[in-house]
Amino acid sequence: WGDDGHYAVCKIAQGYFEEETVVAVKKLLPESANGELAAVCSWPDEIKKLPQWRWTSALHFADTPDYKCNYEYSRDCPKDWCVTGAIFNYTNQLMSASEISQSIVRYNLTEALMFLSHYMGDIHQLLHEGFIGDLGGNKIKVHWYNQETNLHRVWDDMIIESALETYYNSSLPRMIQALQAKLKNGWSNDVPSWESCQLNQTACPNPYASESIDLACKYAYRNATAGTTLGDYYFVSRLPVVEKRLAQGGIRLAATLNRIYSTKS
Ligand code: DCM
Ligand code: DCM
Ligand code: DCM
Ligand code: ZN
Ligand code: ZN
Repeated sequence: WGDDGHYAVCKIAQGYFEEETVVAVKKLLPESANGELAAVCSWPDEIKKLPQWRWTSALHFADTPDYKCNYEYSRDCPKDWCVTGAIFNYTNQLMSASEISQSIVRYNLTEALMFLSHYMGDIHQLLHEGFIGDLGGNKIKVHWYNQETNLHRVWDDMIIESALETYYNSSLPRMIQALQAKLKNGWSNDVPSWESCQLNQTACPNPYASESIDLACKYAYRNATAGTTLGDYYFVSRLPVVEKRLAQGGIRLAATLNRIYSTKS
């Protein structure tokens, strides 16, 4: 996602934090965040091109084989070096430090929190599990209305930008409020299943990656080959998918952090 998508995911997550999570997150946030996780959720994108952070740039996605439309950890996350592996890794770092017995903290936990929060957003962007051959849609040049762009950017930014202009008076807070309302109404019965993880697991990103590439084949790549002009039909039919993925990302980030910081055994 672009900045707006990451902000929305983290803002939604904040509303589902349990008490212990609120306290733990507040302790780790940098001053610049002003107590808001959402304020720092784009940080991994800001730093990924700097020489000392270049190693993180492949952790934003897990590309999958062309036209397979499925995801497998062992095949698509070699040496754990992908968004799924990164979510496991930063969850483990935050877990090991949250255990009281652990007196030596070996990691920068502020960075770990910001990476986990960002990557939990990215894994829900369908084209972050897109095909290797087109770099998750980056190589597919399309027009978004009359603007030249690529299919990846349509899903990172353009659908959200057009939604803000068309439905939310260009206000991101209003769009977030609408998603929060859907979580309380239309999606309320789905939320428990979104939150749940296999027995004893703290993070479970593999199913999220599988969902993303499945939906990418059904919605993102469909009718969007190179040179296509995407307009009203594509926008109106894909926006519900984007909105649901932002909401799921927020719910699952909160659920994961709640499991990390829960004192219940
Ligand atoms: N894992 C791994 N290699 C795999 C699958 C998983 O290293 N092929 C790791 C990542 C997690 C843990 O195992 O830390 C649990 O993964 P899973 O959810 O796949 O059981
Ligand atoms: N990206 C991806 N798969 C790739 C390469 C990049 O999903 N193989 C994503 C990461 C960014 C966007 O595409 O969200 C643009 O990448 P970059 O900023 O590295 O050009
Ligand atoms: N959708 C999705 N994930 C699914 C199934 C559907 O994101 N597993 C998309 C298709 C719909 C939108 O989300 O356009 C809303 O779906 P629903 O009304 O089933 O919640
Ligand atoms: Zn992206
Ligand atoms: Zn990213």
